[in-house]
Amino acid sequence: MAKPRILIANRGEIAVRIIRTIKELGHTSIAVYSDADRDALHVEMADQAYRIGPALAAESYLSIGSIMEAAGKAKATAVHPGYGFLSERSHFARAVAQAGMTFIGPPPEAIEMMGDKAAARQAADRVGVPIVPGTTDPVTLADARAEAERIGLPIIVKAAFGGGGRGMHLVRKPEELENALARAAREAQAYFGRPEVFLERYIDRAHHVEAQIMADAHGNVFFLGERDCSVQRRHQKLVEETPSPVVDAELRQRIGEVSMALAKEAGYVNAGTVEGLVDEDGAFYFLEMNTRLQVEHTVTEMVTGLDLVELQIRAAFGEKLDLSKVQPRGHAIQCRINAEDPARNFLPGPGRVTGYREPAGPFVRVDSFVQAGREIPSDYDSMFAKLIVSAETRPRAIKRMLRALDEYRVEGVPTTIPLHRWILQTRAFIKSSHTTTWLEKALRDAELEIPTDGTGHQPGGDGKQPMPAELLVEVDGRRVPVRIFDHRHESAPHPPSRQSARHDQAVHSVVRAQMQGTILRILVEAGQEIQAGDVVCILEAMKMENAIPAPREGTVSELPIHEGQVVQVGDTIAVID
Ligand code: MV4
Repeated sequence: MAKPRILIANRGEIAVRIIRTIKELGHTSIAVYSDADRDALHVEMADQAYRIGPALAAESYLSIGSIMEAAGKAKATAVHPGYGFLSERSHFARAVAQAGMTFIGPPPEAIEMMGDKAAARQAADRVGVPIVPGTTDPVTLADARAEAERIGLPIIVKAAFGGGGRGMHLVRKPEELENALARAAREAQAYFGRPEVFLERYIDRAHHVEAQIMADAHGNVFFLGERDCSVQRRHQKLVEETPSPVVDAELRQRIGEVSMALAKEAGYVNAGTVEGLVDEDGAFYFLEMNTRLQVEHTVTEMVTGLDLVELQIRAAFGEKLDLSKVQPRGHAIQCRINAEDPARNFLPGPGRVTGYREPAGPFVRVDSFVQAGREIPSDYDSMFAKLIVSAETRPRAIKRMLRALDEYRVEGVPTTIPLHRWILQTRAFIKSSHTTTWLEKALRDAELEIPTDGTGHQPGGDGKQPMPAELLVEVDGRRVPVRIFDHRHESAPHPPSRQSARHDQAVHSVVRAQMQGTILRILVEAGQEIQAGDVVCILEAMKMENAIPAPREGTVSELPIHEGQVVQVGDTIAVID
């Protein structure tokens, strides 16, 4: 075979991560970049790089035409989609194959089957994967009531062609059903262009557990252990780990067996993830299958010693894989480091990173696209790094992560690091009693309890004081760090605090624009009753579509906006009473 030339149809830390493996394999790496990424690390690291368009993702990283044009010019022989962007678009997989190139991902038919969440449920059911009680087909308003009675409340309404938690609505009382269906269908249409929705029994207080699958083109499917991703906020995972602290050897074996059966049923090739819930009684329920490499694949790599990107490439090139002897060892945890301010309702804070030092040392890995002086563009996702550690046991991994977070220095942009430090010291996380809804509640909770790390150092602060500024002085030849507790010297982002949580709730009965942008779509009506988290409108800002959620439940009393309107920071979007 001629030396493969692999185009990476992605950016940021995952492009960097894929390029590293391509280099190790001795293949040629080809980067693509938008105008916002001309000076990005992935562009520098690749053997070659091609411009694919302006900063706007729709015209660059999401443009099949632009990327295929670059692939043609570069004489690419294969394309790796990374995650996000085009990674789960069957059209893209087909376009790559039609150009005579190898798509380093699953067959388009498998992407399509799993992209239809109702079809995925049916496939799971056929091969004995436990599914949540619900409807096998999309429901109409007419059948919904009878179906809901059969399933039993609470019920969750989901978009059949959705994903990532968008367009999901909870029904706790029978009279909420009709409204939830209408809202879910409207959001499904707005986001995914398809209005179909289906019903599932809502599983309360569960851990989000997912199985890593790797399949070759010869019918061999392997299970590489599960991950626990229960620490999330608005469907953005913040901390991931493997193994799951709530999965024992017996449950692990069952999850592995059913996940492999589903992958076989789908004719799956490549890395894939079977996502599910483990409820309080330790029962596993299938939710959906993600037909791509995931952000959190790294924790699986840390405990298995495997390079999943290498395996993806080898499987795509038709190699037989044998992973039957793989034995995961120890425990790994990942923190997703975002340029967001946890104290300002996770407001993204893109910009230039003026100072930067990554943690290092034994069993610490950082996948990042940031260096001192480099820019985090405002045009894309705010995740700029993943910090991963492994250790023999979970408690040791937690200690190691805290040590690594403590070493991490990022100046110039806000980060989620103080929040990670806080999460890893909560009793709930330490005891693994946290569920998928835990973090959001904990951030709101007046009873927030912020333990110290035993050194007297309170990384999260106590919610009453500003984060101190730090100075170094020499006193009689001895180096003395000095912390100044003074509002005038606030420098670091605030940790989440009771005050900020309460403050947000009070202020947010008026929903204001946090950034200048254009109202693309409005998803509620004046007078409508809405739930906390319902999407009020979609605001295009910084070239991204931002779903603006309702901060609390209530009635939309004012809605002084129209589609196409340009709003300024602070403008009222809606008032909720
Ligand atoms: C659920 C669920 C509970 N019961 N389905 C979220 C993303 C998508 N992959 C499926 N998700 C869920 N589906 C049933 N039947 C809980 C989640 C869920 C979740 C829901 C609300 C708020 C946060 C969540 C975090 C993880 C999973």
